[in-house]
Amino acid sequence: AQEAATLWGKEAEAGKSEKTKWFTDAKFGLFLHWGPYAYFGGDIRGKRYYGITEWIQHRDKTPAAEYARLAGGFNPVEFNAEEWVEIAKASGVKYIVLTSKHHDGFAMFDSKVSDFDIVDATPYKKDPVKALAAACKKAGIKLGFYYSQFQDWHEPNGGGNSWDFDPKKKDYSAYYRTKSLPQITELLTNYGDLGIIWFDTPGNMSKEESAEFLQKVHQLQPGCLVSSRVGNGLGDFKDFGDGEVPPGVVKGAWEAIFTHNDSWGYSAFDQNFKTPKEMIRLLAEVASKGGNLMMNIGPMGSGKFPDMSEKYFRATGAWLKRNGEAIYGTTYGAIPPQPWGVTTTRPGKLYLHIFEAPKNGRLLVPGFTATAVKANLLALPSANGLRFEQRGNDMVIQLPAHLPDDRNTVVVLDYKGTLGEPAAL
Ligand code: H79
Repeated sequence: AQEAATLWGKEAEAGKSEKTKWFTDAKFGLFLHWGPYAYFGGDIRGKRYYGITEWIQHRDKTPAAEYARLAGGFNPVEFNAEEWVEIAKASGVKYIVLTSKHHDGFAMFDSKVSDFDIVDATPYKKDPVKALAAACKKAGIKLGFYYSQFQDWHEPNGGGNSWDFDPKKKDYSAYYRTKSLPQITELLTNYGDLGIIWFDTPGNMSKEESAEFLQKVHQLQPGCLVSSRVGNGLGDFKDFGDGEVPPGVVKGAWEAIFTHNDSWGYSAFDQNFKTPKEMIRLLAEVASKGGNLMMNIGPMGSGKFPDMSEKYFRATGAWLKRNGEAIYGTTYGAIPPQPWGVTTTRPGKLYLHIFEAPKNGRLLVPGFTATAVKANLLALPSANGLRFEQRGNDMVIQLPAHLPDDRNTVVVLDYKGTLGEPAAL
């Protein structure tokens, strides 16, 4: 198939192709893992499981019928799509990816393909995906759907009760013809324009099966991007491993995905949230390597975000309000990581993300091959700017005695000429 040859790296062409431009410019996304596992919150049948709570059925070996019965208690009456999107906006994310169906096989949308969905199998009876799509459209934020296309613990042919499951009895092709592909069609037909279909864990899908998913998405919505976890080297952008940042600059369209605490799905006993300082620095580090950070929130069974997630995301958004120019629409840093922090670039501007100010206040930027025009604090510019001095390819900037933000103070350096291309992985 012709279209199946659209490998992410080639198509993205330094991350600036027309189709992926919104994505490579976005830099910060919000991943949402939400399903019946949020209602369990890491606690099922009287047993507690720390971390990866969306895997609770598998870890607890809960039989599918029993899981379905318990899932019938899921009733997120406090869910408010507009509230979620308001928090997302205030956090500075440019796209949201919601789990439309995770490995437990439960559809968070009104599906005609399977009754194991929020409308038919819970007292909630409404379609939260519909509400979220409407709120995102209104707010001008891109929406994507996570969809587990290979594992489905509710269906024997999707893996079923995999702890005692005989893979030889699994007929994946029957599963994807009768559930995965039809549900993908529903998602791409009933919820307006989508930014992303985020496939996950392709297992041992064949190249033809991966290609069929990719083609189905592109056929129904040509502008919708597909994650590389559709399998077999296909997809419109690349995802690294869960919680993984590549060791250096990577060209093309890509994303690093992180949990906010130690779980994707909501956990009632995990308060190990990344602080705004950690989030802001991680975002800068990923941008300095040329990628997006998609960070997760696990909304609660009630439909609300955990307080700490909301608070820390909003704080990150407040930083972005003042420093977003150094993140959105930038490319990887022309200068490699330094003892003081990392850099991002756009034509004529080099952004210096300072995590640790040098003791003597003299910020060294080695390998600076362009001609500096002016230097200033991005969030708190002064009329005269900062003093700088260029000796050959060493640029030294005199910083103020106290930097205004000990999490990440950005200095913007305007320049003429060209900076070298960093080595890419
Ligand atoms: O949706 C999130 C994860 O649930 C999903 N990808 C992200 C985005 C994912 N699917 N598979 N994995 C992650 C790998 C998971 C492996 C493990 Fe386990 C699950 C390790 C511990 C629990 C299963 C049970 C394998 C070992 C024990």
